[in-house]
Order: sequence, then structure tokens, then C-alpha cells
Amino acid sequence: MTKSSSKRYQFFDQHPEMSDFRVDIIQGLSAVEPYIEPKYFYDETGSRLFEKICNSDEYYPTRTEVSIIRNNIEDIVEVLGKDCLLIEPGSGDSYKVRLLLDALRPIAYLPIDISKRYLQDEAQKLAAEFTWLNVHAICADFTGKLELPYHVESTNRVAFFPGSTIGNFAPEQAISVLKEIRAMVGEKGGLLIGVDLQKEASILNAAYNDKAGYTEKFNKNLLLRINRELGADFNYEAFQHHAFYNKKQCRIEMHLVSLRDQKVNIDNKTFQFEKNQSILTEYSHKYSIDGFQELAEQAGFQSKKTWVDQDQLFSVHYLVNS
Ligand code: AVJ
Repeated sequence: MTKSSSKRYQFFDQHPEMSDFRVDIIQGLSAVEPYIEPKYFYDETGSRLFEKICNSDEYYPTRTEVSIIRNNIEDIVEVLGKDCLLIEPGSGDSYKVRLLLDALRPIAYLPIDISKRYLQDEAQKLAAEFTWLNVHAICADFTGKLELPYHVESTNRVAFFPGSTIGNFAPEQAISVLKEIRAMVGEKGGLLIGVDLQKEASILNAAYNDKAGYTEKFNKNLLLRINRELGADFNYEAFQHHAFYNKKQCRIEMHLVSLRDQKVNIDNKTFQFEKNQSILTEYSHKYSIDGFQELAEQAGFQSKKTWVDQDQLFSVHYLVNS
């Protein structure tokens, strides 16, 4: 007999501290090198645009990661082990985990997300869709302390962190995020993580400058969001999307470049931008397989197995406690 989805679904609210959008934006724009944190891309419009980016011809990471998981599912399941507790920090719409569930058959799936309503909706949908699955949703900020809502000892804990989200963090910060995940999965646990690889600059530049203009809209949507939510007066036309591969630092950088000398007001504050001055909006670090494994080692992980696609565009790693 299968239990109804309401019996298999639980919700735990860890009451994440809401960072203040206004405070963060004013702080970022006041810096000598102005920036906006990439987590602010994902309002409703931004999330919709991100989906479009993922489906664009030029943005290879999503489809490549999906195909790596599909093509290696049996091997992945064997390495992760049956009967695990599957935990996903920053689960969003739980799209990619669907690729694992039927083959992995975890004891429970624990999505962790900061956005409460969205998390509840998506987690409940998943419990209805997979009629055998226990879903224990946790509302929390995964960039802070990661704590499971209940004590688990004997069960094998596996974290899932796809999409090369780790690339958004500078290496030092990435190490502390990995350490946090390592502490959460414990001694016998592991981490299945997607990591975008270094490659020819032309492929990378195209992926962040899609012809349909979704990435440009995604980047510039920050200005619309700030105007709408904070009553600012950014001139949408006076900033330009600029994304490029920084070869030396091995990262894509996204910026909003001021096309002229101009002033922007938020509250009673005025921000001056000179022509060609830019606001940094995102880093997306790219790794070599060895380079990522070294980073993981610095966080106390050891690489158990790595899967890549034929063209070596993207990688999926299983890391265990060393
Ligand atoms: C979701 C952070 C992995 O860095 O490629 C896509 C976000 N930004 N296009 C990435 C993104 C511009 C994406 N991550």
C-alpha cells in the first residue's frame, strides 16, 4: 500500500534570517568596485529568464549535466548506495533530482531552500508525483549553518548540489560551502556535485551571451527589480550587459556597464556612475577536473568518482569524507 502524499510530506521551518535587499544593494553599490550579489537575480521574472537561458542553444551546462546523469545513472546509484537520505541544498524546483529518484530510491528526500512558499509547493508536488517518496522539506539558507531537522545516525547521507552553483563562489568561499555540506552529511556521507569545466573561451562567451538575449535580460532585470522594490530610478537603457571569460581567473564575469556619466537615486542616497564604469553581478568559476578535486580536498572531501560528457564540457563528482 502506498501512503497518501500528505503522510509522506513534512515541513520544517528553520526560519532563515532574511537578508535585507535594500541594505545589501546600497552596500554593494557604495563599494569602490560596485557589485550586486547574484542571489538577487532570482525574483519571479529572473527565475523565468533563467529557465529560458537553460533551454537556449548556447547554454550547454544544463543539458550536458542532465545527459551525464542519465547516461551514468546505474553507476551513480551504485556509488551512492541504496537507502540513503538524499539532501539538496538550494533545491529550487527539484527538477534535476527527478533524474535520480526512481533509480536511487532514497529513504527520504530533504530539499533545502530559502524561499518558503516555493519550497512547500515544489516539495508537495514531488511527493504527489513519486507515490512512494518521503519528502522532508527544510526552509533554511544553505549558505549559513546547515542542520538537519532530526537526528540520523546509521543512515547514509548524500547531498546533491547540481548546476555548478558552486562556481558562483570565489574559491575560498566555495571551500567553506563544501565544508558546511561535509559536516552535514557526516563521516560516512557523500556529495554528488555538478561542476562546469574550463574550455575554449568562445564556447563560454557564447553561453553567457545567447543570441536570443535571455542572459542580457536576466542581468538587466536586476535594475528593474531594484527600481520596483526599492523605488530606485535606474535608467534601464543606460546600462549594458557585459559578460566575458576572464582567462587568468578562470571565471565568467557578468557586469552591467554604465553607458554614460549618470546618477542613480535610492532612498536619499545618490550613486554616481562614470561612463564605462561597471557593476559586477556574477562570477561563474570554471574548473579543471584536477583543480576541482584539489578544492574539494581542501574542504576535507576525497573524490570517489567523476563522470564527464564526451566533449568534456561538464563534470559530475561524487565526493566522500576523507
Ligand atoms: C546557476 C550560477 C550556475 O553561473 O552559469 C547562467 C547562472 N548566469 N547564465 C551560471 C547563470 C548567467 C549559472 N548558475
